[in-house]
Amino acid sequence: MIKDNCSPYYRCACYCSFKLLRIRKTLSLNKYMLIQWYPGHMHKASKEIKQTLHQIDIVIEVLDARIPFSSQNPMLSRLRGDKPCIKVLSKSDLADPNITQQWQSYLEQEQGVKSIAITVEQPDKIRNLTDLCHKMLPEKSGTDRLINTLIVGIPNVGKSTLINILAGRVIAKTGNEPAITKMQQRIAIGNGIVLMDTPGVLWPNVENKNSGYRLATTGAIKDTAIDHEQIADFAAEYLLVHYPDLIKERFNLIELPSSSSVLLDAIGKSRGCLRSGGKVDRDRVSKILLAELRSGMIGRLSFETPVMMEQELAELLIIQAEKAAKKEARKSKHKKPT
Ligand SMILES: Nc1nc2c(ncn2[C@@H]2O[C@H](COP(=O)(O)OP(=O)(O)OP(=O)(O)O)[C@@H](O)[C@H]2O)c(=O)[nH]1
Ligand SMILES: [Mg+2]
Repeated sequence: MIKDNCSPYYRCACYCSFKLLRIRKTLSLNKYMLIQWYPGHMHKASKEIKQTLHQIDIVIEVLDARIPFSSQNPMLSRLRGDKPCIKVLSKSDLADPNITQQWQSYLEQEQGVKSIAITVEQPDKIRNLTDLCHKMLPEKSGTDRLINTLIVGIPNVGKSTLINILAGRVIAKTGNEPAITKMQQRIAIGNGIVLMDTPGVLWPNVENKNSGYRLATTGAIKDTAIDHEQIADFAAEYLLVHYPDLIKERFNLIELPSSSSVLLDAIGKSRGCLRSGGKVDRDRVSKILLAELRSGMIGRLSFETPVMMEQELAELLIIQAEKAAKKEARKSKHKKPT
């Protein structure tokens, strides 16, 4: 029962807790620890992006097609204002094609946003990006004024690879680990377009724990900053529910394991990851699962859908309201009576 004279925060938290009871049946947001990776160079790079934005005509935000929501920079959507934006879903060869389509429609609901799914396997589709820039900026197209674009995105998402394909030569350094690009680089690619390559940035506070785990699962967070066993456990749990057939096929399993732990043990045994005494080496098997998942050997996988993210956002709002209500309650407890 909510008291009539309670604070608005408390009222909101009570209402939200009621909703949360229903939502928690399908989610396990609190099982995992918060993952954070925000080294100094990312702070610097974020500041530079803010400073550069006013010179930019169009923002090209490169998202990982497997996690389009979790790889969106919340700071960027605030700073971008009403500048046109192309949300590029990269590495689409690794993502579930049906879910990628759902994401494209979902993202394009936002005003001024167009979305395109790309992969290095289809360089021609990547080159269409320049036409799209011209289409989205008709006032500049056909004039001798350059179109300035800013390429932003999380680490290791494929920004520099995309630039090299657009430029038709190797200009930007690439590599299969996060934080390869360290500085902004301005590149004129012809056809009236200038690209600004930027270092991959995350944000200081990944509020949704699942998003932190998805970023780590797909390889956006430096390996030395994550606990492989926890990430593999998260990934295994997700794959068992969403891609049971791919898991059975990849690891030659007759029956679907009953839990992530049983799955990791089964993979460990079949791949000979054993310690003395026959115990499975969880660190080794975790690294194998993540490497095979990231390289596409298990199959085309997506780790979030628009519906899933709407639910998680609702849960996050509830958690935030609960926190605010607790803070308010603490404050009023310490307030001296007047
Ligand atoms: N499977 C697949 N891999 C890709 C694709 N695009 C890029 N990659 C790989 O992803 C890795 C990272 O690519 P980069 O272009 O260096 O990524 P980045 O976003 O510039 O990374 P940082 O500079 O570290 O922020 C490289 O190993 C690329 O070969 C793609 O479409 N599909
Ligand atoms: Mg790069």
